[in-house]
Order: sequence, then C-alpha cells, then structure tokens
Amino acid sequence: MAKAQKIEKPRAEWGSDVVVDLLKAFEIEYVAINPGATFRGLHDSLVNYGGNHAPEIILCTHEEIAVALAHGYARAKGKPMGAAVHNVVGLQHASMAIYNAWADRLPVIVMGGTGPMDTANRRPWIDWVHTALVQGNLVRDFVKWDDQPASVEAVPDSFIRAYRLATTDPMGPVYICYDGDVQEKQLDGEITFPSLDRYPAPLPLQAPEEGFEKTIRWLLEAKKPVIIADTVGRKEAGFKALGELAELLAAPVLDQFGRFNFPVQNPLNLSGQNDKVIPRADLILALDVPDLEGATAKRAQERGNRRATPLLPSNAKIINVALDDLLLRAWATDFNKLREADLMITADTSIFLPELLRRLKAEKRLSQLSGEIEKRREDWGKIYAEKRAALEKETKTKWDEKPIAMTRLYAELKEALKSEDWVLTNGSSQGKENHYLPASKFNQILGKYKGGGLGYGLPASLGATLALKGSGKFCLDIQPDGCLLFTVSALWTAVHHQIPLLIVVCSNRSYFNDEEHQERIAVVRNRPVENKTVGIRIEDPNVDFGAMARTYGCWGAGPIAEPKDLIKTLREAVKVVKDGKPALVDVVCQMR
Ligand SMILES: Cc1ncc(C[n+]2csc(CCOP(=O)(O)OP(=O)(O)O)c2C)c(N)n1
Ligand SMILES: [Mg+2]
Repeated sequence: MAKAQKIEKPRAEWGSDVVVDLLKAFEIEYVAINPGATFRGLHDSLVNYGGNHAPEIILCTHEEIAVALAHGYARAKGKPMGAAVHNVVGLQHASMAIYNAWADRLPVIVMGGTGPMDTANRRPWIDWVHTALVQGNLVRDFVKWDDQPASVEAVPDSFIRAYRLATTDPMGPVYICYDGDVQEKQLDGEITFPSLDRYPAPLPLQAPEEGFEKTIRWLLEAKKPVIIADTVGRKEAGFKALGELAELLAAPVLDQFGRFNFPVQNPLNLSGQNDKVIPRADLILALDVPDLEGATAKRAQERGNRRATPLLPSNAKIINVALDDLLLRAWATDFNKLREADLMITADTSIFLPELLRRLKAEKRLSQLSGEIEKRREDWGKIYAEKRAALEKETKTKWDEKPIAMTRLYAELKEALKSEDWVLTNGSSQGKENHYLPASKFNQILGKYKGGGLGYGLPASLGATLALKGSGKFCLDIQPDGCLLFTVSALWTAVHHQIPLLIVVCSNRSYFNDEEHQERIAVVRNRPVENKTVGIRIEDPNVDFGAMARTYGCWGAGPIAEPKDLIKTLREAVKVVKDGKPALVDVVCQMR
C-alpha cells in the first residue's frame, strides 16, 4: 500500500469532498472518467475541491477506455489510479476492461454513482433507469471487493478497505459505488478522518522453512532444472532475483510474458522453445504461473484439436510458487486447469526468490556441482543460438516482402529506438517481438491483456505512458488493427492530455486469429477453406489509420506499404513523441 499522507484537518464541505480527500491521501495521480450525472458530486469535488490536480481527471470517450487506461497505468506503476464510471450504463461499458484487470491481477479503483437510493429524492425516469439493486452485482464476480457506503461517515473505512484489498497481492480491481445522496450531502460537522498510518499494508507472504529446504534440495539434485515464470516480473526484487537464480544454476527460463521476467538476450532465455526444453526437464520451478498446463504442453490445434499434448516427462518434479490460489472466484474459470505439483508454496516470489538465492549461495554442495552446471549452460546455449539464428534467418528472408513482414517491422523499430530507453506497452497478437526486441530491464515489456478482451492495447498503453511520464522512458505500442478498432477514440484522450506514445498499427486488415480458427473448422468439416476470410477480413473499405489519427488531431502517417519507407517514417514519429506528443504509424503488414 502506498504511503498515505496524513490529513490533519479535512476541509470537506460536501460528501464527495471526503472521497477526494481519500484519493489525495493515497496519492492517486489520475482519475479516468467519462462524465455522468450519477457522480456529478464527485466530479465537482475533483475539479473544485481537489483543484483537478493529484488526482487529475483524464477524460475518456468510453468507460472501457477509462478502465483499460487505469489498468495499463497499474501495470507500469505497480499501484492504482482511479476510474469513475456512470451508474449501470457506464459500469456495463467498463465491465470488460474490469475483467481484463481482474484476470491480470492488477488494481484499479473503479468508482461509480447510483441512486439516490432514497426514492423520494429521485428525478423522474433517469434516476430510476440508472439505479440497480445492488449495482456492484454486475461486476462482483471479477472484482476483489465492492461496496456502497450508506453514509458519508462510512466513506473513509470503505475506501481504505478497498484500497488495501486492491493493492495487496494477489491484487485486483475494486468497485466502490457512491449513492448520489451521499455524494451531494452537505456536511454539518467534521467527518472523523482516520489516521491512515493505522492501516498499513500487510507484510508479504513468505514460505515456511520446509519450502526452502525441499526447494534447495531438489534444485541441487536435479540434472536439468527449468524455470517457468509468468508474473514474477511485477516486482523488481523478483525480477532481479530470478535473473540471478537462473545464472547460478544454469537453469533456462521460459518466460510466459504475463510480465517481463527475464532479459531477452540472455542465453538462458529459451522462451518459446518449450518443445525442446520441457521434455528434457527433470524439475520445473514454476513461479507465478497460473496456466501451467499451457506452459508445459504442446498445442496442436490442427483439425480442430483442442487437447494439448503434455511435454513434461512423468517423473519430472514440479515446484509451484504462487499466490494465485488466494484469489479465486467460481464464476469465470480464469484459474486455469488444476495444477500438478510435488511441492506447492504459497508465497510472494519477490521475497521468496531473494531468500532462496541467499540460502543457495551459502550451500557447499553448489560448488561441487560447478562442472555439471557449466556443462548444462553450454547445452542450453546451443538451443538459444538456434533460436536466434532462426529469427535472424526469417528477418533476412522476408526483408523485402510485401506486405511488410513482422520481423522487418521489429528490426526497423529496434533500429529507430536504439538510442531510446524504451518500454513496450502492448504487443502484437503473436508476440514474436518479445523474442526479438532486446529488452533487458525490469518492466521493459508490459505485455498484453491477460483476460483476452480486445480493445485493451491503446488505452492500456496510454495509461502506462501516463504512469511513466517524466521518467525518460520512451513508450511504444505495437498495436494490432482489430484490437485498435474497439477503442480507437482513445486517440482523442492521447492528444488532449498530450500523452507521448508511439503507436505502430499492424494493419493486416483482418481479425486474423479467427481466420486460423475458421480454416481449422473448414478442414474438419471438409468445407471450402477459402471462405475462411468471410466475416473476418477488415477490408473493403480498408481503414486508413493514419488519416483517422489526424482527425483526432494526432500526428499520423501511413498506411506504409513499401518496406523501404518504414524506417524514415518511424524516425519522424519518434521525433514527434520525443516532443511530448502521440504519433501513429499505420503499417500494412503480413498476417503473422
Ligand atoms: C472483446 C473481444 N471480442 C472478440 C474477441 C475474439 N478475438 C480474439 S482474437 C481476435 C482477432 C484479433 O484481431 P487483431 O487485433 O487485428 O489481431 P490479429 O489476429 O489480426 O493479429 C478476435 C476477434 C476477443 N478476444 N475479445
Ligand atoms: Mg488484425
């Protein structure tokens, strides 16, 4: 939990002023909104009581954008911002983005308005159709907590609880609904404001002695230990310790990219090489991996096959370290397939891994194993070299192809950004850039939607860029076209709030992922495969994203169809972004 300021003398005059006191106390920098009368009290307090500064309103053109923006902010910052959504209608628009934040275990403080619950105070029609009993039910299955304080006096406790729950690992979004009467109540005395020092964040969960003893013994006994990591990189201490652990043991890392876990150019980074690595493993150390099945099996989806083929030898041991069993709901099955393990440890990897390292380094047995460890470092290094060679070969072979190859796009981006301290805020559908762009730092790749809900890319990238404002980082969104079309009006917010983001649109002019599915089904049913594009291609008309950007007042270029034109345009766009403005480059590219 962020250190809260003490508020000595609240000056609040109206109910919703108290909410603003709390937002300030918790150092919430921004509240993304689309305006609505159910939170007009809160809106007024943000502007006229809070001075529209810390928090500052970020105006969005859709509630899905507002929440996705706050989600992206949390990814980059590790702490929440707010989003305010209008009663039942705004909440319904926001719900998918709330689901994405939930599946990503990231905090967003979603606030809403309702009522008044006292029907005597309702305006005809509109207050009735915009009130629900209970409004939070709509999202209750995918927020950590929701509440509707019934009085101004109840607001501080409710907010503090919501903030604490949202920011305690496993984190998640919360929804607080403020009754119109509560927001608009004129205060006749001071509201007792609790001292926030009395509500500290809980200390993180550490493994018991047995967890360390077994993990160390098994790691030292194993001939080929393999590390799978998904969201370890959410905290810097976990990211650093994972890097050291892999080096110490010469254990390859398979990054699942829930967060960025391991430097791309480290020869132990064998991400994407699961079918070569997993069958050789005799021990899997799974760190914050909710989908262990996906990480240890081969997907063979030909002919509509849904079942993954396990790759892990049946005698291989599994150690699972995660917190995810602490946050389960029965509604969505985002808990994934039941995980197998020989040792289950519920601990925070950001404190488990540093302590594991400290103990391992003190082990005498480690030096006796040095020959064995160096030998396997060499073996894994060969697979890494093959992986790099394959990527380079693909880049070379496809260099001049039209439409532009994705590997060329990555190579040109790498070149255009070589002097920048860049962060990838969102990626392509296939995610090959995660293996290609030379990321090495904590949080350098922020990753894609965990909930699989399209529309995430642009607004989340804007949120991340806001979070990194002033840090000197250069933010890049590699943006699939179909995903962009859901939330493209976020470009207005980018321009209005001067959010310096480079958006590179991968215009394959298709919801291509589904083309692949329709092909599989056609093959199984012996139907014409060429019909796979019907209802899927985004052609006729082609969308001109460069022009679209310009209508929002954003610098826009493209569509770039000629491979040779790409680098020049990217360089121009980089300049615009460095001047503090957003820029969009539309690139006509290959399907994958
Ligand atoms: C809200 C939502 N609607 C529909 C889908 C189904 N879906 C999954 S991938 C995909 C296509 C994505 O197209 P695009 O973003 O252009 O990426 P591409 O596959 O073309 O690289 C669709 C429609 C989804 N995941 N989320
Ligand atoms: Mg597409």
